[in-house]
Amino acid sequence: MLSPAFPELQSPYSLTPAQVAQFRRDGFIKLKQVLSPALLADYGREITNQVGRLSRETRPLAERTAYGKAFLQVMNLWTKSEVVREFCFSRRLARLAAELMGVRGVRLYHDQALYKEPGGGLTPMHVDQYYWPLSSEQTCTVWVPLQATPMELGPLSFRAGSHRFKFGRDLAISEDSEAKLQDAFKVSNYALVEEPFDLGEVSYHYGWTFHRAGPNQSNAPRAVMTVIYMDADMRVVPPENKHQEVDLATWLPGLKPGDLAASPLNPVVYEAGPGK
Ligand SMILES: O=C(O)CCC(=O)C(=O)O
Repeated sequence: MLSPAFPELQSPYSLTPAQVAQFRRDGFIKLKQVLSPALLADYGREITNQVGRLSRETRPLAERTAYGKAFLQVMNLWTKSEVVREFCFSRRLARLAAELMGVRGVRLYHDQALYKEPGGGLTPMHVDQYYWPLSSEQTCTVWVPLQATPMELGPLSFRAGSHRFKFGRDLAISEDSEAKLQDAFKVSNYALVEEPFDLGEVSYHYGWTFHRAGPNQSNAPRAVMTVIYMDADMRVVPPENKHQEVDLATWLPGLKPGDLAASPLNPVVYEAGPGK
């Protein structure tokens, strides 16, 4: 049942050709006023409840790895809550993903809530597609902060144009990826774009775009919901590392290399067509 209270969740958000070109040049884009404060408050309440219910993290921050300090991570909330499902199946968000990438339709890869706790550490620089056994680069994530996100909360930042940078694509999220990539980017031309997010602003980044986030230096959590999209025609490829083996079993259950990436967990959430 789609919520009639927020038609904006389904209606199109107009992109200009210049914005599409910018996304393909920079590998990311930030878009303002995509979702209203009222919608974010409503859905955010349910997402936060689910994170509280489902997060299995009990260790104090000091006892965690860099990855563990970066955020509480709860995945595929859409399968746990009808309300979150409505959010993750947003045609507005999915259509933006398809139009930015220039594909006919998109499927869900998975969703994840990323809550950076007060005092939580930085998110080390990394690329997402290192983790995914997928056949093309037509993947992207929408990063939706559930509150305004000033610098002290740790907004997502990007290396502009770095989806074409080949170094560091084999690095897992860790202190090592942060250190090696800091060095690599000192001698490259990929500018760091590190800015606050207004309430209602979201970003899209390709699976191969390098990104990070600063620590949460405030007393409040940095609540973020994300949805990962892939081209509706995406195929599974043989896993190249142990993370991809886990991802194949977890997010593409029952599929094998060569298959269309279309398990029951990967519904088409937007498809262009007459009247769509
Ligand atoms: O929210 C964060 O700190 C990191 C997010 C991220 O890496 C992603 O959504 O791909």
